[in-house]
Amino acid sequence: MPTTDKILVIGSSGQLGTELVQNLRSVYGLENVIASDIKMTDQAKEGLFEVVDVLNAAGLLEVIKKHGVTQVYLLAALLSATAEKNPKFAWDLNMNGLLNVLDLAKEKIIQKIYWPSSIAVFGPNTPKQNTPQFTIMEPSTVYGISKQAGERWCEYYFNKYAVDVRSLRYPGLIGWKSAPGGGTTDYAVHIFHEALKSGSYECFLSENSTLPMMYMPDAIKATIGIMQADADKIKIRSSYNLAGFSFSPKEIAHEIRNHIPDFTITYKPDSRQQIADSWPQSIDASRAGQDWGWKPEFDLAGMTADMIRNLKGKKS
Ligand code: AKB
Repeated sequence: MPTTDKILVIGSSGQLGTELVQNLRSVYGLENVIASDIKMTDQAKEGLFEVVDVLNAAGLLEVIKKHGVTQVYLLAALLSATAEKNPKFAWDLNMNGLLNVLDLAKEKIIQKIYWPSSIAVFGPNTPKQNTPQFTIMEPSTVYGISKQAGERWCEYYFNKYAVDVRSLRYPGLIGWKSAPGGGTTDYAVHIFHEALKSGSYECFLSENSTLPMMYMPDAIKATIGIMQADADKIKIRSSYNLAGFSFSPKEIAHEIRNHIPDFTITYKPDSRQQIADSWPQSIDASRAGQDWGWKPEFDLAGMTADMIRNLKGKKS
């Protein structure tokens, strides 16, 4: 079906961006999806690409006008662990980047925005099991604080300026095509690479640190799904709880052993343990299901089997 949408993905070479761009290009066509990042990447060989610094509002506007962009997926951000190392820059990037893009929609230069939030909006006082959509938040990381403030800005721009902004609170994302960077949930990707490479993994979280996670195909389906849903179905304009499945390092190691029986895991918790301890263990995503039909496909066993099959194929 021909489309009038022109999509700019900002921060396209990260873990989510890499796969999202591939999927958006197959849905909307190569000529309608512009990948962009702070520096040139190999994505430039596969389709349209621009170097964009989201903090440079004038430069961003130039690219938007050049391509007649109608929708922006804003993925550029520092994640939880990296943000703790550079809190002021994390705040600047995560917040002012968002405001620059929201302002473009306020001025009606673009029509629609996707902006990711995270389970990091929740904090140590949040109920940990089946965390409700609306509950105590009080995040204790700079990343979580920036995501919570970002959610407030999104809702504010929707209410005040009718900006069509849509958002999901991602759990940890697991995929085989691209590497994660700077997150607390990254171990759940590293563990597969190490299991296949050396048969063992030293985990930076303790064995019973249960966290909500999601396999990348489900994350992509949810992201494109919320953006394609009719506007009147999007009842929450801060951000939707999103859930796949939850597990601890011990549980995923057990699952990996169903495929690699000799796999061993050891535990050496570092500063990321404190971040993990402040987050929920499972998420109630029922509002996403009710409002715009969200339903995950993968569970821990299905994800593990698919990861191992694909990573083995990638190596050979
Ligand atoms: C992180 O660990 O920082 C991210 C997230 C849960 O938002 N993966």
